[in-house]
Amino acid sequence: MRLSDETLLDIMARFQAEMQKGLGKDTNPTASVKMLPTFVRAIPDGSENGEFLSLDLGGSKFRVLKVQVSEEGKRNVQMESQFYPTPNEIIRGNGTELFEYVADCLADFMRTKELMQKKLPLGLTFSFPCKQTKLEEGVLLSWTKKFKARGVQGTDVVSSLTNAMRKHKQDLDVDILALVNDTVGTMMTCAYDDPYCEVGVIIGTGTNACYMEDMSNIELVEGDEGRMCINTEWGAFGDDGALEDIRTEFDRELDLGSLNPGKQLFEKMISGLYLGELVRLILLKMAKAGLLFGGEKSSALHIKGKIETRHVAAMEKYKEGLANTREILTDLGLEASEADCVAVQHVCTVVSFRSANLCAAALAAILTRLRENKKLVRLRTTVGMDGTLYKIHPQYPKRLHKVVRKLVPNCDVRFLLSESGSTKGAAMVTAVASRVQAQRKQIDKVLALFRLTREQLVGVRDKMRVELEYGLKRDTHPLATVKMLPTYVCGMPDGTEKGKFLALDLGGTNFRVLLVKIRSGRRSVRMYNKIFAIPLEIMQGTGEEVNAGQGVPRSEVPACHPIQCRPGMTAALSLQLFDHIVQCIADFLDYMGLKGAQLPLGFTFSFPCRQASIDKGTLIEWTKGFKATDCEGEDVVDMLREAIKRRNEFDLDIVAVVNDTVGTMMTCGYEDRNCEVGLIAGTGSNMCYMEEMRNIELVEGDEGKMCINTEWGGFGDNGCLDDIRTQYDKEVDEGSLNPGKQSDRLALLQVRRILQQLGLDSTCEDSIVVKEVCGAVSRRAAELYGAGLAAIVEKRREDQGFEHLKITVGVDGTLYKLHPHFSRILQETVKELAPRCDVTFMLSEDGSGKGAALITAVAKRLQQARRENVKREQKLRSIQPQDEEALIAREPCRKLFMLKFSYSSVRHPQLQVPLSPGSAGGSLPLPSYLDG
Ligand code: 0WK
Ligand code: 0WK
Ligand code: BGC
Repeated sequence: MRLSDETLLDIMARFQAEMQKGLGKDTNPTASVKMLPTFVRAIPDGSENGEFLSLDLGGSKFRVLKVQVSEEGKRNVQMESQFYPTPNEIIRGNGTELFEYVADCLADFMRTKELMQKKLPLGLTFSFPCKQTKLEEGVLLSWTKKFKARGVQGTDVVSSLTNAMRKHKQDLDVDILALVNDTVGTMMTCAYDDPYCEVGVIIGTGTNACYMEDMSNIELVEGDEGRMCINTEWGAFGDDGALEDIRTEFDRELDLGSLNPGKQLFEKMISGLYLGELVRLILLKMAKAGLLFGGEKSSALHIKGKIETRHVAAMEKYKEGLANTREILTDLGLEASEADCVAVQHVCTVVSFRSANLCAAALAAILTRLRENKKLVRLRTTVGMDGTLYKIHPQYPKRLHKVVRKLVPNCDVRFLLSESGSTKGAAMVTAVASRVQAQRKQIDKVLALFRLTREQLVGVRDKMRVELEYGLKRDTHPLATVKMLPTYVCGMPDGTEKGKFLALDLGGTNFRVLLVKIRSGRRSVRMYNKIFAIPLEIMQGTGEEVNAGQGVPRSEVPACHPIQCRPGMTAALSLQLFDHIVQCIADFLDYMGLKGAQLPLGFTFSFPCRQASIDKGTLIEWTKGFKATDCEGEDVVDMLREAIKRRNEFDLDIVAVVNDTVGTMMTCGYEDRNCEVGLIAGTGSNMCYMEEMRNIELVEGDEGKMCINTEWGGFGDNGCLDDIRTQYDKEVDEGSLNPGKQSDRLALLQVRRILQQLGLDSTCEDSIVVKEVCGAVSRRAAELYGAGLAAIVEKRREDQGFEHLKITVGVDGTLYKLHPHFSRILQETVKELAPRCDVTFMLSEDGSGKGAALITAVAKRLQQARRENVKREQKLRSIQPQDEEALIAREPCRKLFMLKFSYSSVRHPQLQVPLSPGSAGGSLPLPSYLDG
């Protein structure tokens, strides 16, 4: 029974291995040390308060308590308690009767304390191994110590007690909010006074320990954030034979005579229920061997359990130990000589010393794990202690502390005895549980606002459909919130595009200037780009800042060109934005060694623009973070052209202005011909798609298709979504740059605002709540996107009279790209709401800049084709050169431009053969409307 330091270090290492095994998802089922998650994620932080009931079952005494935690924030706890007996017929009888007995005691306590009318939360300290899936639930794995009630193992003890309490429903209105092990209760009790306390140890009738483990190491529970208390159930250490080498014949004999042979083998070498019995078995053997009491063996010495731990403790008392020993042996009917008494004392010491040593070895393993988890060289921590053996045995605490400090010299360990048992701790856990429960209710109430039913999503889809039609129709368009803006892009690239193009990409997270080289035939596109910052003061400038330094009020300074601006002079700020853009182009051309290059440019401008042609776009209103003054209502291409002229350093042919959705659709359309929809889920949100010209009443012509920039960001600005808009949406809108506009803006701002509302400052639980809130908000965002997109693809299917539609959606934007679940939820929602559409989502790898360049390339080529046409026309009619430009600009030409976009879709009216590139210049006569 004497264990050397080496052996103790070895046992310490074995226990560390057992802990690892218990924490592992795959190894836990065969582990003897079960490492049970307790769902207690934090120690008390002093904010706990309220009145609670607490039951303490499983130790040597059964108690019912009322606990009042900290009035007015003062950290104090008032407790009133009542002990109740635990007769064997109850604890070894029928399980239902056991819980009815507990409920009876609780009802008796409530009556005694006149608490019947009160609805109180209850914390149940249940000191047996329970597998928990949440704080208020626990399935008993096996009885230990003196308990062996039938029909309880494998059942949830919380619902068993709740059912038993129903019998007293007129007296008892109690909610069991927490089930905790006594070690956990002990740790929480001590942690209330010492925040360093993160370990709880019971050395009483039974023995066990718990500690705060990192969630990332607990494979049995989802989540990696923060910590959770693990109930080790170290009593079962060795049940798999891991300690056979140190177990003695007395341990085996004791185990065979116990209520649960083969189980709790470590506990049976340590705890108070067994220590006295071990001493008895040893004394009996020594007496049989004639080594004691002259070989005399009293009947009492043969009686199991006759020597109890209190006897052992008494016999080891410093001074009165020997007298106590004599008295106890006499009580056992033994004639003991002085030597016998000393020998008996020695046996007690050996047995209790081994107990303390074994406890110390396992505890040292836990402390080492804590130190390693925290990656500390030296750990300072507190261990909360309780249990009769530890409390009454005169030498035990000292021996335990000494051996622990010897085994883990790099830990500063404070041992804190729990004065009020584990129930105060259980009340703390219940207090946290009721706080979390109250918050949970609040959180659920708030998050429920973000949970959309299928009916609601169908409603959104159908409302979007109505708005789409609204926007397309000439009469209703002016009032439409979904603007359905014609883009003058009438087809997808067909691979014949080629050349070098500049592209600007403004309006997303990054402002980019790109050089795009397109090779026809092999469909290869090479891009070089540079990201430039747009300073906030330019993005949202009002022109005041220009004068800020000079203190001259804006209204008194005459307008002038910014380049010529000198201090004290202001300028139309819009110019600043565009001058900044031109500055970036200049830097880019410089960087690319293209100074003075004359390149066609495609301008991705990701804001709602009313277009009159591919190279004309009037900004309707700023969205997202932009608010530069004097731009809304202006043609952005003109403003850019003027800025280039002002700089007078290079000349660019701005051929096309496109929305980022259109650029994205083009970029993807270059790879996938089915791509007829462009979706942006980024800083902003928008969608475009190819619409039948016959449905676009704002633009002449019924032939072919044209891309419509829906600007669906405005969906709901007319209040049609108010039934699903939450107060948080309204608050974000009021706080936005464009209140009342773009109401379905789906940024995560709501998350921070909700947290402030919930008054949560960041703790581990908070981060879990944060995650949940983010999940709810982004799920709703993805579902709303899905509903909107379902409306579009369904419309496309119906418009083409297809039973089933196969279509590709080109997507871009940080929200879609970065959010872990967004794209999946979006796709699932579209599938759900547009079941007759087979939608492929194609992520735009290259951004919309490439698409803008492709559109520019096509526009450029058609411009070229148109020029050649006119020249041929001239030759045919030998018309004067000076009339050439007039001919080009004349209306029919514009028609020429729109219709001829993708050769594949336009047929020669008479010959019904596609007009192939350059065919315009070919020998085939042009259609009548061309020779208008
Ligand atoms: C007092 C605690 C109780 C725990 C007991 C263990 O309040 O929860 O079970 O200590 O010690 P025992 O009474 O078994 O010696
Ligand atoms: C990348 C595109 C750009 C678009 C952006 C949207 O090239 O045109 O505006 O995606 O995503 P965001 O950057 O706003 O997340
Ligand atoms: C039980 C533990 C309990 C310990 C101390 C053991 O028998 O399995 O759950 O913590 O006794 O009471």
